[in-house]
Amino acid sequence: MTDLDRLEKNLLQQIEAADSEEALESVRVQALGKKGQVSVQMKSLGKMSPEERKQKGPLLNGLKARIGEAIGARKEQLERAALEARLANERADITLPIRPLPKGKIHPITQVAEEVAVIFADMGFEIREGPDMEDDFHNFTALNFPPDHPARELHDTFFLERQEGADPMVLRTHTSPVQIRTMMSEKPPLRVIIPGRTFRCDSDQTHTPMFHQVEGLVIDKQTHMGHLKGTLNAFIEAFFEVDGVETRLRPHFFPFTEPSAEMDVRYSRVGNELRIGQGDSWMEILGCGMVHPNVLKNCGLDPDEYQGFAFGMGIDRLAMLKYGIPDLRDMFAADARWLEHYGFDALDQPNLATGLSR
Ligand code: 2NL
Repeated sequence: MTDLDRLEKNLLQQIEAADSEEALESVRVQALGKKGQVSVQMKSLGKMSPEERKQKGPLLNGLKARIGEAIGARKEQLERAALEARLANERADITLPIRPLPKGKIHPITQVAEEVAVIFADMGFEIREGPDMEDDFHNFTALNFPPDHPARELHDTFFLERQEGADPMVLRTHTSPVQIRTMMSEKPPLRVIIPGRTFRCDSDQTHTPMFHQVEGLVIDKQTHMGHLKGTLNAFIEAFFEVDGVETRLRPHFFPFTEPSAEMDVRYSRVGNELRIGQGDSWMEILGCGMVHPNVLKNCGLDPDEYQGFAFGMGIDRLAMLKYGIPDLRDMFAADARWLEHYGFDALDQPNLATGLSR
């Protein structure tokens, strides 16, 4: 083995043994730097006889090239290892919060109430809530139901047992009393929706004694029927996720609105499927109208200064329509298999950016 062979073997061992980029750099300086072992050999070529130089020159050039290559390869190895160590070190486990996966399901009524809230929030509405038990004033009188008027009986009211010296109480027959409370305690302009449980003494295929409503209220100085129709059209398009939905307002009667109307939406039935938006049939979807001047007065608002619109709809029926649920009473049967089938995943929160439902 020549001296050069020994030098090469020794340098290659050092390169292999360098365990950091700094250690490798010091091996490189020691071999190829100005005063490095290979460089010193190269310089000695100048003092050699032409014959000796012809023989040693290619050997030395070969050595220099192989050492350079070995250093380059080791450098790449060390860089990759450093990057991998950093990636492993800085890794964030973003799956952490959903282990173990939630097992429960979101009830379709909760899902739809949330969808409705998201759509109206996008139009600038806020949510208000109120008590399930109400007095006669908030549930009926303030809403322009005359005393002993048959409309009160139409509501099949649940009356609570009378308490000594207290106002007679009922289970609210609609969410409207929350609007009364809002108008009495806040200053217009108002844009609110009120989702919640409501109660009527009625039970058959299409009625349960407890059901869910969402009502809306807008009060300002110039609010008119055009705003009402535009707002409700925008809601229906967003909720059913179809463009160009055709609706009509059909005259109706409610004691608390004047004029009053029901809104119908065009639809067709294709086999077992309902197509909302277009078609030859009309389906009633909600009730609405301009808030009656008496209701404004009952809440301390001057009807010559303020006006507005209100609407109400059944959440349970909206859920059945949108998600093809055939029987209302299954909604409240607390059957785990039904909920597994019709329910929604807890992490799929409705929002307008990625879609209301999956
Ligand atoms: C329906 C109809 C409606 C209202 C609710 C309302 C509330 C106040 C004043 C005026 Cl405080 N109106 N609410 C108005 C029109 C219709 O509901 O069919 N609901 C399921």
